[in-house]
Order: sequence, then C-alpha cells, then structure tokens
Amino acid sequence: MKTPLITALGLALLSTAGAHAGNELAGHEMSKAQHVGMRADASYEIGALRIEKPFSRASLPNQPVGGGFFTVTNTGTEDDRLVAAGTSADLADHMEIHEMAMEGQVMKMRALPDGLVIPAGETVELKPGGYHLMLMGLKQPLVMGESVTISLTFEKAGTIEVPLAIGAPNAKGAGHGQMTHGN
Ligand SMILES: [Cu+2]
Repeated sequence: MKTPLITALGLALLSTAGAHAGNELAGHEMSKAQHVGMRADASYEIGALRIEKPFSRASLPNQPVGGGFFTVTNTGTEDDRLVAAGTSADLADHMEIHEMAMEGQVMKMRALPDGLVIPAGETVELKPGGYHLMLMGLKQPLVMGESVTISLTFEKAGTIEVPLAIGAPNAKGAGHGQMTHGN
C-alpha cells in the first residue's frame, strides 16, 4: 500500500496530548492549534508507518537552510529506517537527515549518513533541537502559512510525499503558521 492515506484526526488530536505529557507546552500549543483550526492534525500513512504533523519554519532573509520536522510511528513488528528525504530542485539543493549532539560543551548538528532507525512499535519525533531534516542550499524563502512538499524514503515502507506546513521562525510544532507569539 504505497498510497498516502490522509486522515483527519480531529478527535485523536486530543488523545495525543497524553503521549506528549513530557512536553509542558503540549497542552497549551494544542489548544491554540485547535482554536485556529490549523493543520496540526495532518496524518499520512505508508506501510506500517504513520507520519504526523509535518512542519517547517519560516526562513529569515538569506537563510541558507531550512528545517523539517514530524512525528513518525512504526505500528509494525519490524524496524524501519528513514534513509533519505528530498524536495524539488527549485526549493533546495538537497536534503539531509540530521541529529543534534554535544561536541564538548557545544551542541552541534550533524548528518546521519545511515539514516534514522524507526524501531518497531515506537514513535520517533523529529523536532527543533533534536532529530530533524535539513533543506540544504535553500533556493527560495520558506513563507509562514504556506507549505512545501517533501519526500521521505523509508527502507521498508517506501517513499511518501508529505507537505510541510510552514510555521513561524520559532515554531515548535505544526499549526503555528498563522499565529503571533508574544515572546
Ligand atoms: Cu541540521
């Protein structure tokens, strides 16, 4: 089944609040997202994988790179692996899969040449400050409120295209595209 299945998870969004209990902002952000009726509930399925809330952040002038973030759940019994990501040549030169890691006292990002394992039965979150996708050689600005399409290739599940909803430059999750932050 390679066809992306797009489901509206309006009610399920409420239940995911529990899964994010470790994130003190989750409840606050979700209520805001629901308030403005955003795409925070976007969900895409391929094989045993469920990809939720893919988003990016608006770029600042002359910003050379952009981020890509989402949550992926492996509902299957075999590990899978995100091995590549891509987008159109007029948006970015190429995409990489990155992690943040301490090098001495400094937090740095680095590419994961072997990709990112999505263990069976587990959820992996790509988020600011953690694992993320990087649009390298950005050729046009990422505009808040718009979206860009990227492809994700998994070793077992295959390739799926998903839109990244572009939020504010400091967005911590999907659904912030039309919000103004006071901080
Ligand atoms: Cu990066």
